[in-house]
Amino acid sequence: MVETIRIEQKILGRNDELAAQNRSRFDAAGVLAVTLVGSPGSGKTALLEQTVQSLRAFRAAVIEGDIETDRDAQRIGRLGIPVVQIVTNGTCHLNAGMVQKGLDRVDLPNVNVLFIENVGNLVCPAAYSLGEHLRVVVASTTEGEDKPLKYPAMFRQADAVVINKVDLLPYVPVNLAEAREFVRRVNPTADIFETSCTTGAGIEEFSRWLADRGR
Ligand SMILES: Nc1nc2c(ncn2[C@@H]2O[C@H](COP(=O)(O)OP(=O)(O)OP(=O)(O)O)[C@@H](O)[C@H]2O)c(=O)[nH]1
Ligand SMILES: [Mg+2]
Repeated sequence: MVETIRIEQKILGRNDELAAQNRSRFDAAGVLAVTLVGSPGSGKTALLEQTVQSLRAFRAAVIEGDIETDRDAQRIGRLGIPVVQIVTNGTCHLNAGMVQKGLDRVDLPNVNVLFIENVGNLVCPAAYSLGEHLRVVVASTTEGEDKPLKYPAMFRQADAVVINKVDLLPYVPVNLAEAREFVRRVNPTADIFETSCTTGAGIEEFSRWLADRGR
């Protein structure tokens, strides 16, 4: 048991070193790096599709992380945005080393904002810094209001929490005020957005928040 803890610390220590290297590369190139995390299907790729179109004035690039398939990269690529797909082959999160390999295929000097979509998972990605400047948790109305309380590590690290799929509110028994209150309870400072990627509601506000933090 003690041995296991020691090994984990070693792995995470090495990850932090690589994350610091990634951060140096972002800063040297003047790139704002933004990670999107959240449950499978919460709408991370949908939010990216909307956001990169809303931020046309910015030169965006995307790194996609998935356990299998390049389906998300294909969706982003169809918008004419440079995209790299990382397939983790079963690993439930990206780590800084994977992102470092992906970065070798990104033209950083010609990018203002780099989005990194992590593997859909509300647990594992919380432990691995990728060197990003901002972390955005994408939650959705269909997940229920209690996820910040049940998966606090992920929400605690967030700079912003996006509550997506608000177009489904008439059909889903979820209390949005309570959802916001539960986010606040674990993270009093995160900015909270309510979006619908099908109607476009809230996309402008979220894009403006990102633009204000751009380099
Ligand atoms: N009604 C509704 N559906 C949405 C919204 N956003 C995304 N969806 C749908 O939800 C499903 C999942 O969306 P994705 O963007 O693939 O979700 P994801 O978080 O990227 O999923 P993974 O990458 O597999 O973790 C798709 O069928 C989307 O069309 C929304 O705001 N409203
Ligand atoms: Mg996705």
